[in-house]
Amino acid sequence: MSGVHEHEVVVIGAGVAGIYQIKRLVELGADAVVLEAEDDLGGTWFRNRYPGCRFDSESYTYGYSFSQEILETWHWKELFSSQPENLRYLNHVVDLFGLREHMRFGVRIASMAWDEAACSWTLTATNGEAFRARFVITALGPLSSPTLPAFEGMDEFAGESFHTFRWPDDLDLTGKRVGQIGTGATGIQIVPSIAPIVEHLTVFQRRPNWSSPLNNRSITHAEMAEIRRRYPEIFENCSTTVGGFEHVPRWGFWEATPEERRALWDELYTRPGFAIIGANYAEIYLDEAANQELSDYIADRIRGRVDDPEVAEKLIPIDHGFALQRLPLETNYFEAYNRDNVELVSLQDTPIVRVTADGIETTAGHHDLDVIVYATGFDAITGAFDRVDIRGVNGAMLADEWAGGPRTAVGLMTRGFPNLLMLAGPQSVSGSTNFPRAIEDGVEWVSDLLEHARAEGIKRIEAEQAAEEEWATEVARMQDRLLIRNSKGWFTGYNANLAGREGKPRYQAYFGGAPRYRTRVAAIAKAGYPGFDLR
Ligand code: NA7
Repeated sequence: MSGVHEHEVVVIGAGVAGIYQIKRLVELGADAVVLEAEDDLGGTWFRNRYPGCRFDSESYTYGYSFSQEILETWHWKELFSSQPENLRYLNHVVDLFGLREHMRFGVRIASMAWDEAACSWTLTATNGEAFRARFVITALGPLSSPTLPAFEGMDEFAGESFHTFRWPDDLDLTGKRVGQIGTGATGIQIVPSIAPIVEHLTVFQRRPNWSSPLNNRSITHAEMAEIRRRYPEIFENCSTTVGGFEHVPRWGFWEATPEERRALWDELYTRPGFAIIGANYAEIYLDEAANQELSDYIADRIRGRVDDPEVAEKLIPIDHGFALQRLPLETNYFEAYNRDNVELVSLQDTPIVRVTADGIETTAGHHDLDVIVYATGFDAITGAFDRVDIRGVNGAMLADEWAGGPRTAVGLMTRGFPNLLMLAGPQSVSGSTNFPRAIEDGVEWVSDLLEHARAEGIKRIEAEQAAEEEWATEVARMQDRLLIRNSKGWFTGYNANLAGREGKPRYQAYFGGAPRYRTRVAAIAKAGYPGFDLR
């Protein structure tokens, strides 16, 4: 084949995972390139530019830990840093190590095929460019494939309408009548950010989500100095907890009195970040009665913040308990509904009939709108894989193989697709934890495996069936013991806009926690990669 770019390793995606992966590959001396579909690096932090977009992880626990130089040169300005700052941070890291020269932008991989004879992958981009590489590492992002609803008339809307993932750069919402569909983590960040500037905001809510205060604030220079001093301790703390945060859970829900539990929750409600779920009683995830008591507590908090009791009740979930779907964190979200220009439309009471040229019609009437924001979520975790035509051994297609749910060996490889290594792949721990903490572990594992392959002259690596079966059992066991098992959120593969994905939960994230996962994959590497066929 002529005009094919040849590399030892292709990394797909220049987000948080791809950036660290290329750093390690450069260190290994590998001939590697990062191919990124977007026009620049940053992944999730490049693409999500909607108002209010920010970390729910403490900034200093989200940043990379691998380089002292980064830790010393970067000042986080807020406890939960905003998207523009996060993008600046990733650019700072890339510039610090001169990684941009190993990246190609605007290259969207459409297909890739395994060539058994050559023991390599051939990748084709939508622009027609072709690449060949012995190893492909996916850093596609668990939330990079946005999904839209399919309402009648969506194309006929005369104003601007878009998914939150593609928020227009030049959009000015001042004085506009805005309709927003969706109240997940994204929608809950947007509402209070735009409510003060729009003329009118109509929030179309199907199932309400639980949410609790982010409690963000700025970080002073003195505090940043203290954070720098504490970095080793911070990352050590994160490495010991299930979610990769500093919040430490406790046991003893039933040993405490109701007053003691309430006192703890009063305190956690005012603490920053995920403390309310991370430092709570572990029983809330396992025991329905424990979860119900906490849910009742949070419901009362919502009632205390929303003036209109009818609106408050509509904002309180009744189909799932607190912390059983990905918990959105909010800043004045509930207070936004106390404004005269914000209206909540419950789609359970009055479903959308159609989108019209000038708004949205529900069974109760027409809402005149200038802009429609679709905050309707993503085809999470497996979506980005399904959107590439990936053909493995004997031409088997990955999307077909995973149609009933993904199967993997420790979330890092899948049988029939040799030399395809997945960072943030399905059934890894990255989807259910503080992402970069798990990603650094994943990158290290993959880099060690490639180093081993280079040292031993190994050309072909494939997951074995027994390893996948063992992992499937572990993934199911860890998910099924938690109340999360019944929830309808992206953690368990629910997506109302995809056929067949509204009902039965899928096993696509690993809920055994980061320490258990890390121990497991480290043991595999130490033992010479049992469960992986290395030739
Ligand atoms: P989510 O959390 O998946 O939320 C999507 C929201 O959109 C949710 O409220 C959905 O309601 C709603 N939705 C989706 N389709 C429809 C239709 N057809 N009609 C009405 N409402 C709809 O996505 P986010 O972008 O908020 O967050 C994704 C992650 O990004 C987040 O967890 C963070 O990790 C970062 P439903 O629940 O289906 O009734």
